[in-house]
Amino acid sequence: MLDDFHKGLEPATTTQDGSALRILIVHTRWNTAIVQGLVDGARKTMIEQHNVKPENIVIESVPGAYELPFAAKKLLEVSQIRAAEGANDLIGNVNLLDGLNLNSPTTTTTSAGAPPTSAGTTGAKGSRQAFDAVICIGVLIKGSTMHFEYICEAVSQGIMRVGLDSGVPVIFGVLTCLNEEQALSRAGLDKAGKGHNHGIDWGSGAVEMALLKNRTL
Ligand code: DLZ
Repeated sequence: MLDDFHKGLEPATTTQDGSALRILIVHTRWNTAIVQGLVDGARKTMIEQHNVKPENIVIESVPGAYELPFAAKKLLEVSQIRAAEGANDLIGNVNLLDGLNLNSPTTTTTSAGAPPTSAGTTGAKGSRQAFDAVICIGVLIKGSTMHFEYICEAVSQGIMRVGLDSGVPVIFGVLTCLNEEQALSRAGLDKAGKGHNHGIDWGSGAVEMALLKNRTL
């Protein structure tokens, strides 16, 4: 019985082909060493296990976890407008700071682009494809005040809201830890090497949910 027990994400039973997907990762610049490991894990998994093209993964950063929902919403809206305009660079001059320097050169700013006028839609005739999923990545570590509780609550609710309101899956890649050791272990960076990098699960989850979003009747 215990032999069958799988802690964490059970892999999907069918192939999850992400070769046609475009994914946005937004990460924080708090606790960057841990965040870096999580972003790397998500990115590598999407590329190596799900065939997502490196140039179709855009990575942007925000100051802290509290800013993740706003940035995800803004960049999703911009990507939908720019895709409807036929632009290849989905975020244009709205590029945020790329703190971890993981973006492929083809995903950096290439043109000023028109200012957004309305929320675009994907799939319009002649349009390109906007982001199919977003992964919000951050690490919250509890301090001695109530700040942690407020931010955790706001971020989890905010990320859920962006996903439901936009119709584009937004993965909750935020570790909410009581101390740094817990965070290191959940990024696979603990000294004992017994941890698990949750970024791997978030990468697979993003592909699976993006394919679900794109599924037709
Ligand atoms: C203020 C704050 C604190 C105390 N801790 C963290 C943290 O552990 N992880 C994180 O991503 N951000 C933290 N922040 C910053 C907030 O998320 C936010 O950036 C600021 O409150 C400004 O809105």
